[in-house]
Amino acid sequence: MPNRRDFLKTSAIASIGASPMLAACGGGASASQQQKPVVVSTWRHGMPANEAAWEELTDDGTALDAVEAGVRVIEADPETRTVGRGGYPDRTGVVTLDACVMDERGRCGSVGALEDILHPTSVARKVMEETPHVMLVGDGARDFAIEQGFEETDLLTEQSRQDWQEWKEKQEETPERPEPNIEGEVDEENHDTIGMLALDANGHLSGACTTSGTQWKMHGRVGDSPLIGAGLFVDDDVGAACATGWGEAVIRTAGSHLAVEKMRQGASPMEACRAVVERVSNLHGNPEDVQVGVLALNKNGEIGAYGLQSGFETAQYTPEAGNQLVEADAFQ
Ligand code: SD4
Repeated sequence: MPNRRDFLKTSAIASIGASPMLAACGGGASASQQQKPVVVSTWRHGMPANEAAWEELTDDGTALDAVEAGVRVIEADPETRTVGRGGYPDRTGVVTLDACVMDERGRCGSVGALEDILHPTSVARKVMEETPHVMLVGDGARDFAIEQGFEETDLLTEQSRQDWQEWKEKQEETPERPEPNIEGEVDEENHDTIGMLALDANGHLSGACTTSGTQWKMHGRVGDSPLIGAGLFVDDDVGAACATGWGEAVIRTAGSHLAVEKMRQGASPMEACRAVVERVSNLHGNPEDVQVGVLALNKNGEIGAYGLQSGFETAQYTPEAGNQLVEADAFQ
């Protein structure tokens, strides 16, 4: 098991896809140039997801189609323990999923504490497209999904069931009462949500964010990931942002909305992400066991990523070179 420091050195990765033409021009777009299409996503889960999104983007897909296609890859992967099927259950042994989408018209859809459905992001998109609401939770979200033709799926894999069983047995021997609003143990296996942002060939932005939430959370807990403005925010005039890590801290700072508003005021994506991390740090004083990572993409196709702890990294994806890790800035 890696220690927290080592883990943080390798945990926060954003994957970036840039157009081959601009990469050939030397990379990086000035404020007047628009680099597109672009797809960025958090952490290492972004790597296969980016490829699926990139295919959509280069096949005339919209940014919304791209982010949905991208994160679905991770939702379906039972080896990813923090998103979709195979995700860690809550303390009652039930896997509950949170997800949202937001598009270039400011339309958004979201599901919280959704059980038994493999692709919460697609359900969130249906909430956006088929209902007058933004968010459905719990049984209501599941009933809606089934009504929309989603099949019921057992999200608890044998591995997750065994891990939960072990955790429960330990709890019976030495019960641990988590401190209010403090994230449970975070390690390589318990991190992290995938947030994905895309700018399509028409210059429009969309985003998606999906997670099984924090390991052994209370039943009914909903994190930042499905909350528009916290886990994700998109404004087609300005940019888009998403967040990962300790959801309660992201909610308290309306992290993604804050990042987009900073960009509106003229901040670069990196400066905008840093502003969110500073806000979290001001509230919590950088405790070792708190991690928050913010990723932003502006209208020009420029990206920025910033972590609370040192070692926050990004990965660059280009069709020629695939995904490549790139060191990003961090607060400490
Ligand atoms: C949550 N932000 O539910 C998500 C999960 C995560 O590290 O990213 N955990 O709080």
